[in-house]
Amino acid sequence: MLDRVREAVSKFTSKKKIDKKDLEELIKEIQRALILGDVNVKVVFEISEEIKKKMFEEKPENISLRDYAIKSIYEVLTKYLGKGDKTLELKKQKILLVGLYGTGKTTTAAKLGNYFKKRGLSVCLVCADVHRAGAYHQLKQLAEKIGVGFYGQEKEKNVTIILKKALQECKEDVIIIDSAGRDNVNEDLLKEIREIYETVHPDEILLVISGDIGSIAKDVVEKFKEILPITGIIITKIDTSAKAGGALVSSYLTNAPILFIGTGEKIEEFERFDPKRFVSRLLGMGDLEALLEKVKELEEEQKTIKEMIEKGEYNMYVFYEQLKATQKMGSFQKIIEMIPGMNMLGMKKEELEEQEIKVRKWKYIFDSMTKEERLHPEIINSSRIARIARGSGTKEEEVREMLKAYKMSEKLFKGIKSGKLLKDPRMKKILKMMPQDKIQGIM
Ligand SMILES: Nc1nc2c(ncn2[C@@H]2O[C@H](COP(=O)(O)OP(=O)(O)O)[C@@H](O)[C@H]2O)c(=O)[nH]1
Ligand SMILES: [Mg+2]
Repeated sequence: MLDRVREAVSKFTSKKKIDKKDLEELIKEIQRALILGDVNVKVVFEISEEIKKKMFEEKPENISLRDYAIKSIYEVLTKYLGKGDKTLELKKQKILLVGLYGTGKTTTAAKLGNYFKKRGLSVCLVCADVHRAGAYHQLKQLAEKIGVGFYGQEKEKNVTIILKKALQECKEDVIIIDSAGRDNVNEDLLKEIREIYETVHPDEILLVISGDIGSIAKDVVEKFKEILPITGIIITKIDTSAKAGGALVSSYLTNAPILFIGTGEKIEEFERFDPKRFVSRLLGMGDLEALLEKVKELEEEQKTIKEMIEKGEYNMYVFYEQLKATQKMGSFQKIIEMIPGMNMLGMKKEELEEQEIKVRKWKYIFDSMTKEERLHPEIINSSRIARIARGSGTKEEEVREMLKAYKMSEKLFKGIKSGKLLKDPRMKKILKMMPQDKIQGIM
C-alpha cells in the first residue's frame, strides 16, 4: 500500500501540466492503494471525499493545483492514518503490554525497554506469560541483550504470585510487563488480564497489534477497550504487512492513540509514531515541509488580501488582484471598446495591445517584490527598483512605469472610495462588470 501511494504521488508531481483529470486519477490511485492496504471501504470513501472537497472547493486562487493537491492529501491522510498526539512521559511508571498471540509483545517489551534505557531511565522487564513454553527465556535473553533488569519465575503458573513478587523486587524506574496472548479475546484471557490489572494497577496499558491484521484491528481494539482502559496502541510489523493501512486507521476509528510502530525484527527497528512524519514518508516527498510552508504562506497572503480589500485598503496586492481580474474579463481593448468614451488613458488599438503585454510583465515585476514592498510600495527607491528589474528580467523603466500605473490606480481607488467617482454612470457600468467579490470592499 505504502509504495503504491508513493508511486501515484510521484507520477502526479512529475507531470508538467496538471488539470482536473490528473487530480481525479490521483484520488482514484490513492483509493486503490488504501483498499489494498485493507482500509475499510467506507473510510476510503470518506477519505477521498474529504480530499476532493479540499482540492475542488477550498483551493485558494493563488496556489497551484499541484501544491494544493499534495497539501490536501497530506492533511487528510495525517488525520485518518492514526492519532499520534500522545507520548509516553519519561518518568517512573508501570507499563502493561497486552495483545493477541504472536503480535510481537515480547519483542516490543524489549524495544520499549531499550527506548527508556536510551533516555536515561532504569528498566525492568517482567515476564507474566505463564502459558507459552520459552516465554521466560525469550524475555530474559532480550533483557540481557539490551542490558536492563529482568524478573520472572520459570516454574510458577500463577501470574498474581509472580507479579506481587515482581513489584517488591524491581526497583527500576520503568517496569514493563509482558503478558500472555491468545488467539482471540476469550473468557480465559479476559479473566487473566483483569487479574494482572488488579494486581499491578499499571500507569499505561498498551495494546500491541500486528499490522497484518488490517481493518480487523478496529474490532480488536474495541474488544480490549471493553475490558481494560487501553491508553495507547503499538502497531508492529509495519515493514512486512501489506495491510498496515487498515491497522493504522483503527486508531482514528477507536480514538486510541498510536504510540509506537515496529518496523523490523531488530531492537532498534522501533519508532515513535508521528503521523506527520509517517505521511511525509508515505508520500515520498522529502521537501514536503518546504511545500507546506509555501502553501501556508500563500494561504495567509490570500486571506490578508481579502481582508485588505474588505477594509478598503489599497496597496500592491490589491492592484495585482485588479490586474488579474481585468485579464479574466478579457482584453483591455474589449472592455474599453464596450464603453463609449471610456478610453481614459487615451490609447489607440495598438497601444492597448502593448498594454496587455505590459500587464504580463507587471506580474513578473510583482513576483520579484518583497512582501514589505507589496504592502508599502512607497518604500520602493531606486536601488530597490534596480533589484526588482533584475529579478523579474525587466527594465528599470518598466518597473517605474508599473509603479506609476499603481499610483494612478490608487488615486482612482480612493476616488471611488470617497464616492465621487461612483456618481459617474460610466463608472457604475464598469464596476458592474468587475467580479463582485473583488470590489465588495470599495462599493
Ligand atoms: N518484521 C517484523 N517482525 C516483528 C516485529 N515485531 C515482532 N516481530 C516478530 O514477530 C514474531 C513474534 O514476536 P513475539 O514478540 O514473540 O510476539 P508475542 O507472541 O506477541 O510475544 C517474532 O518472530 C518477532 O521477531 C516487527 O516490527 N517487524
Ligand atoms: Mg510473547
